[in-house]
Amino acid sequence: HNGITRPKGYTVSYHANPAVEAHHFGSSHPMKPWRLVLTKELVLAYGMHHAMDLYLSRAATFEEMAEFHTEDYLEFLRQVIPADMEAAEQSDRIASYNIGDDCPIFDGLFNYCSLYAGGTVDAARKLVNNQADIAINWSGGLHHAKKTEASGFCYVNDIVLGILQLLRFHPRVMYIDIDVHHGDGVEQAFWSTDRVLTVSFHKYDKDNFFPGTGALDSNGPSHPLNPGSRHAINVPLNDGIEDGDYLQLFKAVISSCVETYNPGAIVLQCGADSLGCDRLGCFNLNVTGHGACVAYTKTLGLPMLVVGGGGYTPRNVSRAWAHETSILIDAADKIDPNIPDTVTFRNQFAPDYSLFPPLSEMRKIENKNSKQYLNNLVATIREQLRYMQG
Ligand code: VJV
Ligand code: CA
Ligand code: ZN
Repeated sequence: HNGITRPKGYTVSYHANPAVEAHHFGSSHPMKPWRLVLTKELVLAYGMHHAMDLYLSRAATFEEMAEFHTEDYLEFLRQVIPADMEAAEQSDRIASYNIGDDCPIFDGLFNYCSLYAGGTVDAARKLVNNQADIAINWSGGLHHAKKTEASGFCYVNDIVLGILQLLRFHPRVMYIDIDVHHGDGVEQAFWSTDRVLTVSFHKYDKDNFFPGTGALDSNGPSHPLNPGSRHAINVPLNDGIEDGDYLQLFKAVISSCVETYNPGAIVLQCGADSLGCDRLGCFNLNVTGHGACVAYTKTLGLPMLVVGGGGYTPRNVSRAWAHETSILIDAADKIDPNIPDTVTFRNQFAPDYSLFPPLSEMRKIENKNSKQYLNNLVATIREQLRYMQG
């Protein structure tokens, strides 16, 4: 094959289960688990599987998911069926658990949730047991789910479950979220502890962009007796940000956070809806720009749990996550930018058949982030970190 070998000096584990990919939210729902099929096709066609330990994700157990979620909520997810959407007896619970257009009930819902959550829990355990230095689960990253509520296409918060595993061993864990949406569920779960620092980059428009939280000055409960005070960092952005500015901002914020907080492990949510041309997004990142954030995070040399997240233009999601897999196994320079002939569904990548089509040229959104706005973000966040230190 094409010379992809194991990375020198460290181990990468890859967690997936084809059963996740088979689930459907509904034909016109933007979340398409099928994007994971395309990702897998690219990873295999490039021969990247030779460079990693591959694990078939098992379903997380009810008890594992109950480390964050309530038993009532999990029991509801376990037993609810699509026909219950019409049944009056279920309507109060359906409403209270926020089931609806964004988070529908579909066939195999509990199986879907427990499989993506199991992948992230397994991945975190590989890191804790020193069996891997980097662990990847592209089916995870569902950052909006709350303790007793579904939200924004997310039902079970696998990231929270993964971080809870890492906290058994690491005194401090840093969470980084490059999905175009605010990582509100993870932020809220660790809102009251100083053992997790959450950092989300996102489009912020309180009234017009989901979920409407994540303002620059939203840093955790300000009560002086609350240890979690100031342990949430938010990087609110406007439409149209481009590769160069995003990467510069990412490096400035993340390097300052790591220097101040000194985490023992990093969890990176790689939501691909921050790419240009995303069906729900509004940024102008290219696959290379998105990947450069992953590459920079890797240079920090810390144990790293890497998960997926959003991403609503499946061909571009799979391009980004395949490219990022190649970065994590240190093989980005061995990957042919022309997508191999052997890829099933290769027609999805027409007309360019490139791993790196110029996304931001095709449907460019005006960049509403001035240099002054971005410089102020960095300066304010550095000030917040000084206060966090106490
Ligand atoms: O903006 C919202 C909430 C509404 C109410 C529900 N309607 C359907 C949409 C507006 C206020 N929800 C967002 C949720 C985004 C979740 C992102 C998840 C992630 O990427 O961060 C992590 C995985 C939203 N934006 C767009 C839609 N919902 C949307 C939902 C649909 C749809 C089209 C757009 C649901 C079903 C169908 N079409 C058929
Ligand atoms: Ca984000
Ligand atoms: Zn998103």
